[in-house]
Amino acid sequence: MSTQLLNSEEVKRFARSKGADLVGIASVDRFSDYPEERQPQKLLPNARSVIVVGVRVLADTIKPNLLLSALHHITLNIYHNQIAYEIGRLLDDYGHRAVVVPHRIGNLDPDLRSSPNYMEIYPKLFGISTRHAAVEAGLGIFGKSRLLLSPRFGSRQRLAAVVTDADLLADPKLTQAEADQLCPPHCTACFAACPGKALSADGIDWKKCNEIIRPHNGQYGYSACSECMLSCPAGKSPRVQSTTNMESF
Ligand code: B12
Ligand code: SF4
Ligand code: SF4
Repeated sequence: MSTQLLNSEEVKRFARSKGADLVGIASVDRFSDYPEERQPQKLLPNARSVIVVGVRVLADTIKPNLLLSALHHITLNIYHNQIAYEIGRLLDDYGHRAVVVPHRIGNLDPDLRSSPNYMEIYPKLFGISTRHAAVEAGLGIFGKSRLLLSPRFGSRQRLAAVVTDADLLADPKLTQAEADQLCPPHCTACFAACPGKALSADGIDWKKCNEIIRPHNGQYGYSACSECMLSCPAGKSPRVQSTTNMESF
C-alpha cells in the first residue's frame, strides 16, 4: 500500500494507457437526487468518486450481420471490464477502495430474461447505471435513443465504471448548448431505424426493445441489435467539438 496521493490526471492518463477512448470522473454528490438504490454509496458506503471509461464501437463491424455485431459487443465488454479492473487495481495500490462495475459477457438465465419482471430485476443487479454515471462524469448526454452520446463517438461507445473512496477532481458536465448540438431537437433518425418501434418522442419502451434483442441472446450469444447506434448522426463527420475530453480528440 502506498501513502502517495493519486490525482485525477494520473487516473485518466493510466486509463488511456490501458486503452480507454473516453474517461471522466463524477463526484458522488452529483448522484444525490438519484433513487437511493442507484447511488454509488449503495455499492461502497464511503464512495467519493465514480470513474467512467468508454471504448468505441466500430460502426462498420456491427453493420454486416447480427453475429458480428453481438461478438463485437462482447469484445468491448471484455475490453472495458479489463480497463476498469486495472483502474481498480491502481486505486488498491494507493490504498483506496474500489468497486468495479463491469458488464456481462455471457448470457443470463433465459427464464429471468423472459420474466415479466426482468426490466425491474436486471438493471438493479449492476448497482449503478453506467450511462447515467457517464453523463455525470461529463462524457456526454442522453440522446433521444436513451444511449449516451459523446461528442467524439456519438452513441457508439460502451461503458464501465469504478466507484471509489478516492477524492478525485470531477469533470465538468456538458452544457445544454452542447447537448442540443449533439442531439438536435429536429432529429428523429433513431426512431425510424428501430426495428421494434421502441423509440419515440415519448422516450423508449424498454419492453419493446427487449422483445427484439432477447432472441439474439440465444441466437448470437448477446444482444445484437444496434440500429439505434448505427443510425445516429452524432459523432459522425464533421465532429462536434466539446469543452470536455478534448485530449482524446
Ligand atoms: C438494463 C440494460 C438494458 C435493458 C434496458 C432496461 C433499462 N431500463 O435500462 C435492455 C436489455 C432493453 C437494454 C438494451 C440495450 N442496451 Co443496455 N444496458 C442495460 C444496463 C445493464 C443497465 C441500465 C440501467 O441501469 N437501467 C436502469 C433504468 C431504470 O434507467 P432508465 O430507464 O434509463 O431511466 C430511469 C431513471 O433513471 C429516470 N431518468 C430518465 N432520464 C434521466 C436522466 C437523468 C439525468 C436522471 C438522473 C434520471 C433519468 O427515469 C427512468 C425511469 O425509471 C446498462 C449497463 C449499466 N450497468 O448501466 C446497459 C447499457 C445501457 N446498454 C447498452 C447498450 C449498447 C444496449 C443496446 C444497444 C443493446 C446492445 N446491442 O448492446 C440496447 C439499446 C437500447 C437503448 N436505446 O438504450 C450500453 C449503452 C452504451 C451507450 N452508448 O449509451 C450500456 C451502458 C452497457 C455498456 N456496456 O456500455 N439494455
Ligand atoms: S437496440 Fe434495437 S430494438 Fe432496442 S432501441 Fe435500439 S434499435 Fe430499437
Ligand atoms: S439519432 Fe438523432 S434523435 Fe436519435 S439520439 Fe441520435 S441525434 Fe438524437
